[in-house]
Amino acid sequence: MIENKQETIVAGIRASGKLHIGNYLGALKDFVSLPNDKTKTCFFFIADLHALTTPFEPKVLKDTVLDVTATYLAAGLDINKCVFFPQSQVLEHTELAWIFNCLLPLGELERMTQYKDKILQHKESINAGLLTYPALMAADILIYKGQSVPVGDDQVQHVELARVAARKFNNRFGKTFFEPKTYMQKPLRIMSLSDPAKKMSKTGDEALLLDDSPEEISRKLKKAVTASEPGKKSAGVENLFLLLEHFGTEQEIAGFRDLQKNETLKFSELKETLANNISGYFAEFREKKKELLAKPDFLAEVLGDGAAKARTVAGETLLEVKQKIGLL
Ligand code: AQP
Repeated sequence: MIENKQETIVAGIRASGKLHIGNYLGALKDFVSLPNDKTKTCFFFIADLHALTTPFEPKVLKDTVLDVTATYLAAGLDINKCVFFPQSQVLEHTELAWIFNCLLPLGELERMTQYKDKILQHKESINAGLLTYPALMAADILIYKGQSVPVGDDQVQHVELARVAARKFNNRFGKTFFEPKTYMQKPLRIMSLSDPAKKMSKTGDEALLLDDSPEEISRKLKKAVTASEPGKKSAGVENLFLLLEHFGTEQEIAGFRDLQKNETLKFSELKETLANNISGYFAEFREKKKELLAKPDFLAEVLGDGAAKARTVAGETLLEVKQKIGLL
């Protein structure tokens, strides 16, 4: 039985690879903390259907779903305080997505910046799913009558489209959905270490992964693009400072900013501090995740139990939708 609280939160992460620091700071960290707020009912899922929009291998996809499951749990997601499940095991998502596909104007989908980026990135396989992804995302949120969506800055436009879907449906068929808003303390976008003009991404350049060993973290940070002179600001240096804001102490942040002002900042020292802090922050995570990955049956059971709970709510919404649009 899922309690009805004051606010419903819904979000997911694509099972398209191992999660990185951007996924953690932009989304997963909130997924872990939000269920502690007793006024919120939380639904968090693994977006395995969204993973089909970009090139994938069946065996790898299967392993990635388990890997992402272990990542959510090792990061501290409490499955007794939220509903946690794989998107593909709750069929109501795709049924509602089809209804939204028939409601959303094509032009709204075509102007999504992520669609425009992805069709350039995956020129060899531009499938229709890349275009209709936001209709499925609207369904992911609205099937639970979601009100608030914890996402990183890059997903804001998709949440706006979910608002459009809710508004259009409500106007045509009667008030059914809330118009969901993004849940974000501060817009956040962690950039790629090698190309700070692009966001850090699972499928892009080498990202800083939550699984990385201290040696890997240090190696990746050492290679991070900075600036030609110690006092110079650049996108790469600001990206390192952004990471320091999340993984450094106030003293460290102020200290490095002072050095930057005095033009005596040594990038190698900033990188070393970051590497030590990030590896320390995720030390317990790495251990827990290893233990969880050794128990694939347990992970599958967690997903199955979560899906059963999610279906009870999703089924009710779909019934209401079908009645309102004349399918029942
Ligand atoms: N660089 C980032 N900075 C802050 N937040 C980020 N997110 C992703 N990258 C950053 C947030 O992580 C959540 C899950 O994202 P997703 O995997 O569902 O989709 P995505 O945005 O397409 O993520 P990636 O890592 O870039 O994956 P690929 O390479 O597969 O496309 C979202 O809340 C997102 O905002």
